[in-house]
Parts: sequence; structure tokens; C-alpha cells
Amino acid sequence: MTHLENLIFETGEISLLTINRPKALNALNRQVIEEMTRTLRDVRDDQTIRVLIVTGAGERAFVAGADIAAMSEMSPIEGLEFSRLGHRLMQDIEDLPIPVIAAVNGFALGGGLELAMACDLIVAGENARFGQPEINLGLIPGFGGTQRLAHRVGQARARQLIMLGEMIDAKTACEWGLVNKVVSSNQLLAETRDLAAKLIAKSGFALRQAKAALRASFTMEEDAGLRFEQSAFGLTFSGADRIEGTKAFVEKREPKWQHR
Ligand code: DAK
Repeated sequence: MTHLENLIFETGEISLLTINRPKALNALNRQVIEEMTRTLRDVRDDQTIRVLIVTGAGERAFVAGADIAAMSEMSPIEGLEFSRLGHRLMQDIEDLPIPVIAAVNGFALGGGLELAMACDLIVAGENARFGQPEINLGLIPGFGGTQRLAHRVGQARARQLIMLGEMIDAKTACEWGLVNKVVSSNQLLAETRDLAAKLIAKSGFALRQAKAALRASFTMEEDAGLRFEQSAFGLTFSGADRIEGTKAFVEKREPKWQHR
């Protein structure tokens, strides 16, 4: 495992990655992004990990955005490189073969909301606040927000957040379909772990195909996406879990997954 200064990584069947810069409200600087990228590589290589939870240290913030102080000193080329690193991180999360859950405590702003949206599911504490306030800094979202937010909540609401820089609370985020579940803030991790346990009870192989096909709905035109689904569906027929799952149903018993 690589040495981490800005993250806490607790490995297990359900692994927990905590962004740990609470004094800067867990803002994403280059070092945090590089450490996350390295950690995701370790997660990908570890076949025993079934679900990854991403959260922020402390009670005030999940991630309050890209690091504004660091960005204020970047040259255009450095800004481009920073954006590229961030985009790659979001794609690495989306490309992980296992489900990733964002457990959002406090602020998820700018790059923080973009990070949460790269995850498969979002659980929010009641104290969570979501927004893309970059416009107030003379910027626009730089880690995929203009695309992923519109995809998740539709154009009208995406424009409201990105062009006005407004924040919404957890309840509104849930009503908009941005968040899957709002829970009491002091139960956030426990509730997120419960959700992770439900995912672990599924076939890891089927989950992997489902995640890849869902991603195709974002990255492909509909026709290509539908074809992708056919291939992913077909692939599940090559696995042991499809035989076990359908057999268990017929035999009226719980399936025993082999995750392949
Ligand atoms: N970066 C760095 N430090 C931050 C920060 C951030 N995003 N957010 C907060 N902090 C720091 C504060 O500076 C403060 O540090 P000290 O003064 O104590 O040293 C500490 O965290 C506590 O913050 P506050 O004192 O401000 O706490 P409050 O409760 O009063 O306010 C707040 C909380 C979240 C409302 C406020 O901190 C705030 O408005 N923060 C900024 C939120 C924001 O604008 N986020 C979006 C960041 S921009 C791109 C690549 C990426 C992006 C854009 C372009 N390219 C290169 C093209 C992405 C951009 C963003 O994410």
C-alpha cells in the first residue's frame, strides 16, 4: 500500500477512503488527487474489495471543491494539467469494476460535487449542501460537472446550479434525484455501510456488467448504448452466477454467488 498524507484508506470487503484535509474542508489539491489515483489503482488490483465508500474527514465537508488557493497560482498550462488529472480521477472511479458510494457529510461543492457524481450512489447526511459555485470565482466546473450534472438532474436544474452558483440542501438534492438517500448526519457512515452490505449480497459479476452498461448511457449515443447493453447482458450468460441465480429462483432458495 502506498504512503498517504491526505487520505485515510481502510481496506476490507467494504473499503473506506476518507479525504483527510479537514482544515481546508478537504479541498482537492494536486497531491490529494494523485494519492486518490494511486489508491484507486490498489483498489482495482485487490479482488477482495467488493464496495468502495468515499467520504470526507470531519463534520463540515465532504469536499469543498478544488483547492482555490492552489488554483489561484496556476498558469494556464498548470490549470489544464490540473483539470486533466481531475478528469482522469473521475473516470478511474467510473471505470472501477465495483460499486462506489459517496457518503456526503457537509459541503460537496465544485470538484466535491463532481467527485460525488462520479460515484455510483450518493448517501447524504441531513447537513449536506451541494453546489457548483465556480462561477463566483470566475471559473466553470473543471472536473466534468457541466456534463455529469446535466445528465443527472436535467438541463434546467444544472443551469441553475452552474450559472447562478446556488447551493441546495440534502432534501432538495434527493428530490432532484441527485442523491439516493438522506440520513441523519451522525448515522451517515453506518447507513452507508448498510447500503454497501446490500450490494455485497449481489453477484459482483452482474454488478460489474450493470455498472459498465449504465456508464455507456452517459458516454455513448443511445443506439450504441443499447448495443453495449446487449453485449453486457450476453456476457452475464458466460458466468457461473447467471446459472446459479436463475436456478436458485426456480428451486426457491437464496443464490450462492461466485462473483464470476
Ligand atoms: N479550497 C481551498 N481552501 C478552502 C476551500 C477550497 N475550495 N474551501 C474552504 N477552504 C478553506 C478556507 O479557506 C478556510 O481556510 P482557513 O482560512 O481556515 O485557512 C477553511 O477551509 C474553512 O473555510 P471557511 O472559513 O470559509 O468556512 P465557512 O464555514 O465560513 O464557509 C464554505 C464554508 C464551503 C461556504 C466556504 O469555505 C466556501 O465558499 N468555500 C469555497 C467553495 C467553492 O467555491 N468551491 C468550489 C471550488 S472551485 C478547473 C479544474 C477544477 C475546477 C475548476 C476548473 N480547471 C483547471 C479548468 C473546479 C473548481 C472548484 O471546485
